[in-house]
Amino acid sequence: MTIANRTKTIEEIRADFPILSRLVHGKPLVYLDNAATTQKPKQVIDAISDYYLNYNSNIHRGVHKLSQEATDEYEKSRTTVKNFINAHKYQEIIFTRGTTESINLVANSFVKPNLSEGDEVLISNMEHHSNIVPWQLVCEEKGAKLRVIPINDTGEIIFEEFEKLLTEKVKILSIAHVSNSIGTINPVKAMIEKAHAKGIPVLVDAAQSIQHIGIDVQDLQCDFLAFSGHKIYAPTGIGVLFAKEQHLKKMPPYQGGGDMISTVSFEKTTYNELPYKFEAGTTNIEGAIALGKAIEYFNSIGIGFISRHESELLEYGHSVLSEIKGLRFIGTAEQKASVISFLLDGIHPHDIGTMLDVDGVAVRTGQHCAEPLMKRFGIPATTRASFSFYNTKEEINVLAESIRKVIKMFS
Ligand code: C6P
Repeated sequence: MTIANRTKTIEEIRADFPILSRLVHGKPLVYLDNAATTQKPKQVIDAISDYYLNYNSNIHRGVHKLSQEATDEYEKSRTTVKNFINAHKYQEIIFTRGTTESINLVANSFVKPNLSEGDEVLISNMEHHSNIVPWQLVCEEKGAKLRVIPINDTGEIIFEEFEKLLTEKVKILSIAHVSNSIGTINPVKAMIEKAHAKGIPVLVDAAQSIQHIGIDVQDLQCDFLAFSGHKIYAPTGIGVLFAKEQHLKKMPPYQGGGDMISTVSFEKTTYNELPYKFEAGTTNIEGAIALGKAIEYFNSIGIGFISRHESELLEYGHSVLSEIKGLRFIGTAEQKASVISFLLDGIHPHDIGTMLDVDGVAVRTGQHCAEPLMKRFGIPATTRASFSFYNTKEEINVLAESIRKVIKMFS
């Protein structure tokens, strides 16, 4: 079996994830729904227990020992995130509930105050609803327009069309780094360069890239980057917004409440310094701490191994599934993350998903919160298998076998 890195084999990595050894309908679980959420290693689960068993308390508020320990761990995690994406300063890292909240924060605090009638917000045809609806809401309120970069039949951005849409009317470009539905890796660095040449700020939705691609925000030069903890082996309900300090300084708070203030009177409130100005109320303390542990775990496996192994799985998955008669891939971009979306002739994806589940195989079926993308391909839904570094070629064989059974059953 493949050696994962110098210290861990695939078996040892899988043993870190207790859930991977459970049975589903009497069969070993084959978890291929990693784009929806990843499983958690025991190092992350233990960090959550440790918090509640040993130092549960509120942060930034208490002089007592427990509060200081919780504050230290929470802030340590912020530094871990900062180093992970190579941000300049910890002030640029804001803990949110996830990608969705991060995008809503930027839409409401950065874009909306400066948006006027006739202005435009630019997104692409492959966005998740979380990177469509927040923009629609602010555009509707301000009489601005949502413009959409078209994609070709393989699921890639049409770059010349993108360049044409970059006009002085555009107030922000907000773009997925990786498509959740079809896995396309967008050329975000080149897009950011083009946008910046016209003075347009850029938000990168990294919900589906943070767990597959090493991200360096100083190299990308993005203005904003949003991601969710649960896609990178941390719990749900915690996420990150990276924003350049120059923007955060000018942005009004997104929500009001405790911790985001400096002084409060009925006449006037002054706000806390960055990043606390954007973290109103008691935050997801254990989630933030666990996110730090998840990143430490991720780093211990190493992005080198992760991208090599996941590319191998992607290639293997494509080659094994392409041998199945009646199977059609949706999304065949040259640059792809480990996500495979497909259709089977005459069989609805929901039926496929239900039948695969009987064999213990977990995939996602439906529109993947990307209805406009499905419309672009003229299809109602797909079946999506998405791979993590803990998946194996043997599991892909189980998927292929199970798909063959589905076809046989329906023929
Ligand atoms: N995609 C999927 O199965 P939240 O829900 O805030 O953690 O993430 C939203 C989100 C935003 N952008 C992209 C590209 C995403 O993939 C997601 C979440 C999951 O594809 C759940 S719908």
